[in-house]
Amino acid sequence: MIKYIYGTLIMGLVAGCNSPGEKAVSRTLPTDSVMTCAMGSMLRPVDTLAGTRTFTRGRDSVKMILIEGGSFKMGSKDFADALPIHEVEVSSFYMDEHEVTNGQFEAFVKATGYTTVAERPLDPKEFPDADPEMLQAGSAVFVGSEKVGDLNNALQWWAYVAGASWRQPEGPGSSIRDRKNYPVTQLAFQDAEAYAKWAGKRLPTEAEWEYAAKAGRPTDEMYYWGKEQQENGKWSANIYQGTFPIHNTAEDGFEYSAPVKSYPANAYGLYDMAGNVWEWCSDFYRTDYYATSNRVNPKGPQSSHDPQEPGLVKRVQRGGSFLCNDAYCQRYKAGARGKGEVNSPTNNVGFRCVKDI
Ligand SMILES: [Ca+2]
Ligand SMILES: [Ca+2]
Repeated sequence: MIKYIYGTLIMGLVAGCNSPGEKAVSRTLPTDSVMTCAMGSMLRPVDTLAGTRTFTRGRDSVKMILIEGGSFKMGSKDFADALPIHEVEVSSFYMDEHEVTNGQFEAFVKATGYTTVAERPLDPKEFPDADPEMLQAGSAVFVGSEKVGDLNNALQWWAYVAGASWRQPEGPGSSIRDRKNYPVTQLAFQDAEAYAKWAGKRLPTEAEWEYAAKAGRPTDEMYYWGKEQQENGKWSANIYQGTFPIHNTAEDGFEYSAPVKSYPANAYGLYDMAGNVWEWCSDFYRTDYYATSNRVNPKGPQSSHDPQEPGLVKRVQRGGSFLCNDAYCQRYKAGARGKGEVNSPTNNVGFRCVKDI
């Protein structure tokens, strides 16, 4: 019901990504007790928290890592909507070690017959004034641009493509056939929720997501992996190099999304928390939420409000994507927030799930 005004929505998805850099956040060092027991291949199903295993699984095939609860400094001085930096405490939970993949989402669809929002055509009776082209099932695809124009005008590099969906993320002619271990994309918020419910899981709260992404690292670091964008000349996440949006040099190895686990895991054993694809969280998005949020297990405000597009319902997205770089979108940095209109899928947004202990 939203897609015919997709232009506005796409602006909402990406607007606000430009943000001047400031000094890094000063944070305290939270517990790192999970570090020693959750390092990828070192994982063992040993008891740590009164019978709690260090990993588990849901109905799908992804390994879920135990994220031992604790306190941390949530937020970032670099982004107005991530202020004030505030102390937050989260309970222990399990988190998917990587973004949900095309192969995993395919198994869900085969088991349930689920049809995603992008695959559902719109009813012309509901939108008598809309261009019929815009009523076809489809979604937004990054198409780049031949020139650098106003970086606030996202319509230059996004296009509504009829037929684009998780099955063919770039539209007709594209396929996931050889991309089963790539993150699934082109999902609306309700699609991600439906998958999570089927898998016996749920979407993470924004606080859980950030706590897991920061992974107990020193809190004066700009990036989830450290102080420097590159460490020893290597990229630690799949973002965008070159001149956005006309030329992606793909120095990090990937022009678009990468197979999950292509980059090193963080200290908790989680992959691609920064970059690759954005990840839906369960919270409504409000720019001013941090001023009033609960200290213990905050679950977001009761409704959304984005002053840039006040009429739209938005949920939080986290971590940035393969389209983030410092000239355009810095929101892959530690503590940064993102947001998306709930019915506007794109090919750079996916998700991962969590599960209560
Ligand atoms: Ca890249
Ligand atoms: Ca990600």
